[in-house]
Amino acid sequence: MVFFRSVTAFTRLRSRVGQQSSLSNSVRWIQMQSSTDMDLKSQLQELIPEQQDRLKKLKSEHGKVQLGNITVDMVIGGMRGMTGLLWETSLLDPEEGIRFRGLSIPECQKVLPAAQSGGEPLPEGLLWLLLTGKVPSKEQVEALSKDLASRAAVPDYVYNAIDALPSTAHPMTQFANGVMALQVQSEFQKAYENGIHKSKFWEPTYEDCLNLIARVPVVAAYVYRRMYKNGDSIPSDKSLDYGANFSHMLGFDDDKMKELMRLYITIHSDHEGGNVSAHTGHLVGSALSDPYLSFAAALNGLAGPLHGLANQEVLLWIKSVVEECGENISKDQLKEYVWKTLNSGKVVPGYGHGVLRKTDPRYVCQREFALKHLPDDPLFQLVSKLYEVVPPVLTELGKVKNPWPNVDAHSGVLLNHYGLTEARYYTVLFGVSRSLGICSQLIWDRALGLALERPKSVTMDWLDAVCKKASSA
Ligand code: NMX
Ligand code: MLT
Repeated sequence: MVFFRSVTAFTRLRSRVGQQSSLSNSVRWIQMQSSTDMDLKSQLQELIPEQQDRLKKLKSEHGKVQLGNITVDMVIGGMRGMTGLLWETSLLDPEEGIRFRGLSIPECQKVLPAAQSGGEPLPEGLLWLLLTGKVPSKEQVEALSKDLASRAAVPDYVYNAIDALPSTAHPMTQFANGVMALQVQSEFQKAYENGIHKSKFWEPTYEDCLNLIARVPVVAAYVYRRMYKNGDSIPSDKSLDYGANFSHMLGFDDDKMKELMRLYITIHSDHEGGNVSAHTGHLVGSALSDPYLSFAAALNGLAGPLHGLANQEVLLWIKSVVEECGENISKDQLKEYVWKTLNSGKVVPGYGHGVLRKTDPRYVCQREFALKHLPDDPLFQLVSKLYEVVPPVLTELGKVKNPWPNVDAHSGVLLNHYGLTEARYYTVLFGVSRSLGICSQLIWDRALGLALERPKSVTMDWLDAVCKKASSA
């Protein structure tokens, strides 16, 4: 296997895929693929020893290098800015946004295989990239697509577990319950009980993760049809790719909705390791809980309104604006509505971020999708108006570190346009997508033998004592 770790190599890739625009200098792991390397697992088998050695070397040669100081603010402020996690699949720059294995979203849109020329990336390609650091060929993506389709059977007891809940239960509760029921089939748990050697942990983890990624759209679609379509489930169509099949099982066969779903799953998949869902998945997995247990825990974090549930909150909030003021609301009226929201002690959903300090590139690419496919949609126009009105108001508030929109500010109006109008369901879509990122990292967690997560906590007494000592020194 030959790896190219230079800009030159990436330039070569660029010309191979016929791209014109400037691509990232930070890309490291790009490999010129031969179309015979179809098996994702054997690719990982080759990569893992190399990465294990790399980590071992980092530890032995640089283990004591300091990465920053921990302040009291960080300890009481949700660990903001504290570097404390290894997360290989993506990295977030506050100004620029997310890069998946070194590739920005526009770069992924250019180089990852699409269902049709110039279309949105196939999520299977993104999964391949997250796992291997390499841009897959169309053939590799097709092979992975088929592999996932062959793993997608969901046992009846999973549906029964969901059916045990009232159909009014929040969709995230039903979804997480379904994922917990999938755990019964965990290969990792079985292997662990049978005494598997730790050097092999990654293999049943890989099987669980691929099975989980394959099955979550089926479970998610079941929840949707149960709640909103009288339980009239639609069987999967194995001839379709992952995103298109999910859209199909939900009941949306419009080609543009399928494109939207591919984009949606791609961009929501991963956002480095510190966000609540990814961090939770990693933390729970660090106890050697299997991928189903880890991912179900992650979903419960995603279900919070400051995290993934914000996409539901955004559409409900936008609809409340329309209900109160109509679709053609003026910017002044909108400003007043934003202030009313803030003055009632609520946040403006879809704005702000724990790390980002600019408009989220995931917002930008959804805006571009809307400009291309639904420029006249009244709710899209309202979202555009909000982009002008909200940031100055949040800036005026004086305490918000990032007044710009995040991913959730845009996704709802796109789904709503194509008929997926049930806002309470939106976080489930986010969850399906996030399985790609969290599971990819879980495989690497086990392959690299990453440690049990156990940070130190302190009390206010402890902080008082340390601060007193510091100020008298
Ligand atoms: N509307 C009103 N107030 C806000 C907002 C907002 N959109 N964003 C931040 N603030 C407030 C925040 O509540 C805090 O107030 P206080 O000191 O009274 O507690 C203050 O500004 C400082 O917060 P920041 O340091 O700017 O933000 P932080 O890192 O603590 O929180 C979020 C980040 C994302 C939780 C926050 O911006 C927020 O609540 N946004 C709205 C909810 C949202 O869109 N969440 C989705 C995030 C993306 N995702 O999918 O997970
Ligand atoms: C995410 O996608 O996880 C959110 O943007 C939140 C975060 O990164 O903290």
